[in-house]
Amino acid sequence: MTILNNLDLKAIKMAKAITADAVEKTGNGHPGSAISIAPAAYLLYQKHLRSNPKNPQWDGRDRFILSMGHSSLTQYLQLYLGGFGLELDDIKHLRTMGSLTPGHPEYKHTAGVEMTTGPLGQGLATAVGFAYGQRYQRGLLDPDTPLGESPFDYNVYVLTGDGCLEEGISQEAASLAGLQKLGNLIVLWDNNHITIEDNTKIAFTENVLARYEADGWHTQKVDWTATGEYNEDLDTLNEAIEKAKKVTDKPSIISLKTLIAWPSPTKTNSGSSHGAALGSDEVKGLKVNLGLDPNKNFQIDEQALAQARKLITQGENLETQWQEKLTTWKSARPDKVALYERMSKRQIPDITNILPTFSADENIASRASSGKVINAIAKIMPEFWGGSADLAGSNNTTIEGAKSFAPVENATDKWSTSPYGRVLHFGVREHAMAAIINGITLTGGTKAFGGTFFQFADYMRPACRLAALMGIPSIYIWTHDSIAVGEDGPTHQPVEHLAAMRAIPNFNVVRPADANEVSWAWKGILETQTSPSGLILTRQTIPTFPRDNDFQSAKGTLKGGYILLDTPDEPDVILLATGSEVQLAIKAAKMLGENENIQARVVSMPCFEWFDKQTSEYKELVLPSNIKARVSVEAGIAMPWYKYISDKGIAISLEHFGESAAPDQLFTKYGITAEAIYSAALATIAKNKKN
Ligand SMILES: Cc1ncc(C[n+]2csc(CCOP(=O)(O)OP(=O)(O)O)c2C)c(N)n1
Ligand SMILES: [Mg+2]
Repeated sequence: MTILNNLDLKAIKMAKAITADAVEKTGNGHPGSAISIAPAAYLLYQKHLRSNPKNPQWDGRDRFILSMGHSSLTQYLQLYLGGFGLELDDIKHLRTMGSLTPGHPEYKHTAGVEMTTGPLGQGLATAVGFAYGQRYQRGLLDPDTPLGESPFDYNVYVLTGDGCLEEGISQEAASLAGLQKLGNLIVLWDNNHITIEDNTKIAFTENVLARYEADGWHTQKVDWTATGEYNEDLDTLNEAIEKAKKVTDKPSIISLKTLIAWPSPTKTNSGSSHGAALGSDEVKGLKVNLGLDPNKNFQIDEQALAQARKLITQGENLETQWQEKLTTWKSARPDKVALYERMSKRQIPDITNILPTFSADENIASRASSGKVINAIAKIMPEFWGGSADLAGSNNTTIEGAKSFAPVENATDKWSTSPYGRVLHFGVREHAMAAIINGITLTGGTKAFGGTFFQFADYMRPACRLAALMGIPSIYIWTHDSIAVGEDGPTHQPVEHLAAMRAIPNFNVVRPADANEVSWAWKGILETQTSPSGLILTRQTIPTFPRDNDFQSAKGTLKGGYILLDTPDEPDVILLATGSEVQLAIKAAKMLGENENIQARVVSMPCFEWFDKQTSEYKELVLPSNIKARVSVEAGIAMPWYKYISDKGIAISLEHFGESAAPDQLFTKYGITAEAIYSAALATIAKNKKN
């Protein structure tokens, strides 16, 4: 072994034994692959990953993503050995309440963790987004510097297991990564042929590397099982990683054939080591095989630890050198410094003055007004970019006049391309799109959005949930938001989707009612720092409200819910609605006034989550608690509305799938009409009088 010395090898043995000890102490966890992949992880962290343990958020660092999140000990041990802030005591508290070492690595929780992983496949797909984000940022700041020499160049390393490669999302993302020639993406596959149900022969037999080659990846094989005796040959692995780093026009995957849990005496190469404590005899046997004292737990060799912690000085030096590079860049490109600082701090400029305003005679689908707002923002925010999963024309997500993000040779009659282009084309790959948007959001400070039909939010949901869990401001654009899709029929008509997305904690569902609400919604979304947002937009034309004396300012959108149309006196009834149904509520309110002398307040509720965060005074102002006569109106299931209307109110909703027909016919047939709201208002008023 030349790449690592004897102390390094001791550190690896410690990592293996401590991994087994930690799972044993807690009584549960995933020791198997964390034991067998520890040497590779050590090699990556110590010899390749450019990081500064004392400043893990340093902009110039390489990114490391543990896609096989169940193997969290893999990362925790390296963060401990490398001196990133975890100590042995943290490892001892694995998976216990309040510890820095939860079951799966969590973003913003443990220093050095770039993203939350655990749902298999997400890490690998998100890593592709990291590489997208790096490339776009480089293009904004330093496109002309040769590859590898810019302060904005870094590598993205991924450690993946079999499970991630079985998941569909990783294939979607791999296909895009190959097309994009993401040369700074290096994936190490712990090819141990074991998942929970043991040997993968039962469920995973394709030639994975051939698949990746077909996707345009650079592939390599390292096999530690090749000779009769298992050999953790780190020199060969090191050479493969070096080679992968030199391939700058293709993403790389290295298949590393390992035996799970090696060298535990009876559980090596067995699914039984994947997700349960090995048992004390087995752990003792493991230690004997490692040449360690079988009777000592959490053994530390101080010299080996000191060797590993040399990473701290090394990291400080790396960052110092990088800072010098950055300073040189800053003096060469003073025009770009402000943009860099803004991205680095994840700030956005004030966009209030450039937000388009729409006049009342301009009736326009909210997807179309959103397209206008996107283009207005794009003019002052070069770091704002995005696209669609093959529905650009329908989603209105294209930044006009901008090049598409793709290699020059991928240009088509319709799209001109540049590796630093601004318009994203995900193909029909919604799940990878959502993960890639997350990756872009996590790295580099650019702001990206991705669009599709709202119906297909279902195809994105796991990544959207992960964004919410991580508390990152990913932006998803969902158009064609209701049965108003019409003739395409029930497969394309969202019904439960608003409720389903609202059900995700820390996820903002924003459904503006007209073009001016769309403008403010975009401002609210861009200024959100710790939650993802879904912007829900209509396919069909909707009116732009006059915003005169009667209609209050669309700025109320920022509060999530506001009085759009009020009554001279205390209202008899409150009509709450979102999006395209707000116009029906307004119509009903007018009819109630004219025919019944009933005063109906109309509250537009573009974002429940924003509204719920307002002061209780404000909420009381909009929805006075003494007015229980309320009607909610939304072309979707009523479930989320009851917290606002209670059992005293009535929901105008859609509780079943739609059908293929003209939109107006559907709204009439399903009773989502001004007349239905009118009747419901009378009914709720009567109901509350009786009470
Ligand atoms: C999307 C998803 N489905 C299922 C699981 C449950 N799960 C956790 S690990 C695992 C098997 C993973 O196998 P592999 O990646 O080969 O890991 P190894 O057993 O080699 O550690 C499964 C099914 C999950 N975490 N995420
Ligand atoms: Mg495996």
